[in-house]
Formats: sequence, structure tokens, C-alpha cells
Amino acid sequence: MIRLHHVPWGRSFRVLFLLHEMGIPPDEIIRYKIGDAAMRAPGLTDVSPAGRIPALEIDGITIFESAAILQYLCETRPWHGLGRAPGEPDRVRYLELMGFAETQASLIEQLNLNHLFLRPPAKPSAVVVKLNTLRLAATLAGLERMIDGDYLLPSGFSAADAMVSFNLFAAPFYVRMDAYPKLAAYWARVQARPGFQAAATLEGPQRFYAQDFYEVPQDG
Ligand SMILES: N[C@@H](CCC(=O)N[C@@H](CS)C(=O)NCC(=O)O)C(=O)O
Repeated sequence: MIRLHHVPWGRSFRVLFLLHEMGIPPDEIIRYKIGDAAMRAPGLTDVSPAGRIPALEIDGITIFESAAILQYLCETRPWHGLGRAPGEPDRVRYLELMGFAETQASLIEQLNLNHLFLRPPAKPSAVVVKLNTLRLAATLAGLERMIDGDYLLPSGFSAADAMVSFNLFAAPFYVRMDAYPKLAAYWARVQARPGFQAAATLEGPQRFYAQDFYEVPQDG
């Protein structure tokens, strides 16, 4: 029995994607909406202490934190070859990327907060948004420099690509992606994978962002 605590197109997409890559889609998906009281209620806080998604119930245990979940899935199901074990050539880059994905996602989270969640009289700070947008762009430029093959690791598709998938879904709402041609081609390859397609079909159209692009506000 596999149960995923999930917000559509949130960080839990990473887990949904990897589960589909492994051919073990969740038996049950409990969907939440950011800001809903259900995210601070025992149904979620019992399995994720800060009331955040993802949390995964699998193999008789529960796990929170997306990187921990992906790593657990790779370690318990090594025959899929989606992790990189100690001693494997891409191990260090793999570990770096699992962490880097959260460095990048934390910038997206700040931009989501400023652009989407503040309610009057609170308003986004132009300086903070500009800084976070520039910092997000710097992480995208970093990925652009890293790509030297079809996927993030020279040895091929891995859980690191699933970690970055949420980020590359969200980043184009804040940063124009034209400056990153290798990243754009890479992202198209990831999106074409059957595992991604199956997970994206379950998600349906995104309803998180109301605009195609969010400019840095001029004042505030
Ligand atoms: N580092 C955590 C971050 C989890 C996280 O912050 N998830 C967001 C959605 S993408 C969330 O649950 N937000 C709810 C909130 O901030 O109240 C992970 O990777 O699992």
C-alpha cells in the first residue's frame, strides 16, 4: 500500500514522478491545497512534522522530505538504477544535486510567497523579489553549465532529475528561460519520459499560478 500526501505540482511531484519511473504508482493520493487548514491537521502533521508535503507511506513506514523519500526509494529498489551508491562514478554529483534542488526550490518558495500568498495590506517587497529572482536565475545558470549529456548526471537519468523536476516546472513563472538552451532541451527530454507523462496526466493542468509570468514589482 503506497499513499502519497500531495499538493498538485508541488514538491511531491518529485515523488509521484519517481514512483511512476519505478512502475509503482501510489495506490492513494491525498491532495491538499497550500494554506488549507488540513495542512496543519493531524492527517498530515502525524506524517510530516511541519505540515508540509510530500510525505509517503510505503513498506509499513512513513517518510517526509522529498530528498529522503527519493533516496529511500532508490535504496530499497536498486534494480531501477535511479540512485547512485557510494563508489559509483557520479555519486558526488548526485549528492550535490539532491541538495542543490532544495537550494533552488527555497528561492521558488520565497517568490511564491511574495507573488501569490501575501494579502493586503501586506505587499511584495520589490527588493526581496528582485534578489530572489536573481538568485534563482543564478541556480538555473549553474544547471545550464552542469548539463553535458541527456540528463544531469553523465551516467543517465536518476532521482536527481526527479528532484529538479518540480523546480523546472515552477522557475519559468519567474525567470525567462531563453538564456538556458541546454537546460530547456534537457527539460523537454525529461518531460517526454513516460514516467513524467503518467505523473503529469494525474496532475492535470496546473492551477497554482494564475499568470504565465510574474514580473518583479516596481515598488514596495
Ligand atoms: N524540504 C522539504 C520542503 C517541503 C515543502 O516546503 N513543501 C511545500 C509545498 S512545495 C509545502 O508543503 N508547503 C506548505 C506550507 O508552507 O505551509 C521537501 O523537500 O520535502
